[in-house]
Amino acid sequence: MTAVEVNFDGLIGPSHNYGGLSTGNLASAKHGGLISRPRDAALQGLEKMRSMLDAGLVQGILPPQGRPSRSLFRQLGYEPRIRSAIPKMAKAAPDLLKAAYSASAMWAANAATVSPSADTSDNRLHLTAANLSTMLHRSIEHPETTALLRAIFADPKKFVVHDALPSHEDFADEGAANHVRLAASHGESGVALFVFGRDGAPEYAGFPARQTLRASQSIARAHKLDAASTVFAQQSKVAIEAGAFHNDVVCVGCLNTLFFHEHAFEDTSNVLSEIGKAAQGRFTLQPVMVSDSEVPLRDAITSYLFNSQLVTMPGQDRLVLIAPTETRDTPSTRAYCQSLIESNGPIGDVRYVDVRQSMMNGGGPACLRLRVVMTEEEIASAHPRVFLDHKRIDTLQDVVARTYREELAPSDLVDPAFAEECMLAREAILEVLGLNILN
Ligand code: SUG
Repeated sequence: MTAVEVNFDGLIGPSHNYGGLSTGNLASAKHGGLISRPRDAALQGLEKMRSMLDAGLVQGILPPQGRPSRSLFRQLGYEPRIRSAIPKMAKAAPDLLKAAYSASAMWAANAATVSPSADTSDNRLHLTAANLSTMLHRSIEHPETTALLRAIFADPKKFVVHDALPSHEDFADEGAANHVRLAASHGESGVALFVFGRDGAPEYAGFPARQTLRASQSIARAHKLDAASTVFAQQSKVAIEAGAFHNDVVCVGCLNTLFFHEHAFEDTSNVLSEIGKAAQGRFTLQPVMVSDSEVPLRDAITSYLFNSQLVTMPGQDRLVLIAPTETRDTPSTRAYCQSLIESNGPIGDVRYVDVRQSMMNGGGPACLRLRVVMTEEEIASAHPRVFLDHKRIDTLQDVVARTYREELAPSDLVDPAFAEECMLAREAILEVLGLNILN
């Protein structure tokens, strides 16, 4: 079966702001309280999508969620009239208002875990929205994510969209950011590598491990994956403590290539040998391990070298790494990328994209997209308007230029008129995409 990898990027929402909300995410802590630029942020994201389209790839999009989150207001007992509720929440608990306004659903790699139909025993494509239960501002995403995925992947003969796992600390789940699929080609059955940060109770000292083994095991079971083709690996505590709050900050994979930092896993040689066994002769794993002496872990995390998209491109015989400009601007990672291209390994080119507004909250090119390997028939039966062409990108850029603020200060969130603005911007986007998702 032939299939392609579709990247569904999260469109950055009009309330994109620096809330300093994510413990363990160094960029979020560093930039908390700064003035953000929502219009530039969304335009940067759309330009990235355009560059993928120009390279001949299939590009999808997920709209921003409704913010401020009306359901959070409701759940916390505030009156439904947002105009009068906002000042009250702002006074009682300003941190809650930041959570209600967070545009964090832009990081689509955390939206869900996806298993292509080639890997599942019922030959359907499975998706499970991530409960994102570790951070309050992210835990409010999954109901709308589930509704959105059900609207896009609606045909029950081809797709299954599961409910998120229980929102309990034992099942903390952050979606595809901790999952890598390896295969000989996109359309052939592959190996699912699930990376977890903890197996058991959270540790209350140090940075939180956001993915549990139980969550990953449950998803593998629900998605009907072949146990012999599934590997569970522990993320290294050293990486989490250094600020790698998701595995995709230190590791990315595509086809038979796994590109990762020496400190990504607790037990690297065991992980590699398990993947080798799980491949069962279908492919030979090509590990590209970057040592700490080449790129210190600290540089890997600030430059987001591994939070790149690793893709096959028409006309390229080796893989292409789509890295953030911060990787080009960091001496050790720039030198590493140069040597990568010059070597005759599986990665033949590195291209840089500017997603600075997202990077300042800890989200690189790979965080902004959810990979969905799809056959032609699956693409044909999914909601058509979420697949981008140049015209639709132009239209979305116009909407963003017309409806998004240039600058947003933390104090602006208190103004009820801003809530109205966000709602109108989202409505215009949903109209372009032909979607009707309530908040
Ligand atoms: O969950 N940042 C996100 C970044 C997610 C990046 N995703 C992947 N690595 N796949 C997070 O920490 C910051 C929000 C704020 O502070 O305003 C934030 O949620």
